[in-house]
Amino acid sequence: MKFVSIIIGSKSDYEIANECSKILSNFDVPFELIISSAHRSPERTHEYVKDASERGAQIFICMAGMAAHLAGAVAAMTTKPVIGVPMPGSAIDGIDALYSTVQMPGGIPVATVAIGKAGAKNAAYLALQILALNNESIASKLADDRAKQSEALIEDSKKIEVLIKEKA
Ligand code: RP5
Repeated sequence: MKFVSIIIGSKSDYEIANECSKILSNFDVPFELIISSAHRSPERTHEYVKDASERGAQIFICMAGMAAHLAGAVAAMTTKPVIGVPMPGSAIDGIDALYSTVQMPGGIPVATVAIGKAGAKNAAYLALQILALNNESIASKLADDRAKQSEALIEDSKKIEVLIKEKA
C-alpha cells in the first residue's frame, strides 16, 4: 500500500506533528507516524526507512529540533522525496534546526519547510501536491482546499474591513 511516512525525533515533537497528520487524514491519505531519532536511535531509523520504503512509503516527512539531522539522515538512505520540518523549542527557537535541515550537500536534497506549526502544515500540503501529480482525486481536493482558503479569508475580511466607498 502507498503511504506517507512521518518520522519525529521525540515525543516532544508530537503536538506540532499532529498538525501535519490531521491534514493528511482530512485528505484520506494513509500515513504512518513513528518516533525515531538520527542521534538517539540511528539503527532504528535506518531499519525503519528501509522497511517503510519496501512497504510503499512514497514520501518521508521528518520533523526534528535542535541539531536536527533526522531529515538529512533519512535523505541519505532513500531516493524518495524527503520533506524536513525544523522544530522550535530550543534555546534559539528552531534556527538551529532550520540550518541543520536546510543546508544539505548537493545531490542529497531535503525539501525544508518553515519552522514549527506552519512547516508541519506545509509538509502535509507539499506531500499532497507531490502525490497529486499522479492522483486526480488528491489534485481536485487540493483545488477545493485552495478555494476554501480564499473564501474564508474574504469572510474574515468582511467582519473587520473598513472601506471608503465614496466616489472620487
Ligand atoms: C530532537 O531534539 C527532537 O526532534 C526534539 O525536537 C529535540 C528535543 O528532544 P527532547 O529532548 O524533547 O526529547 O532530537
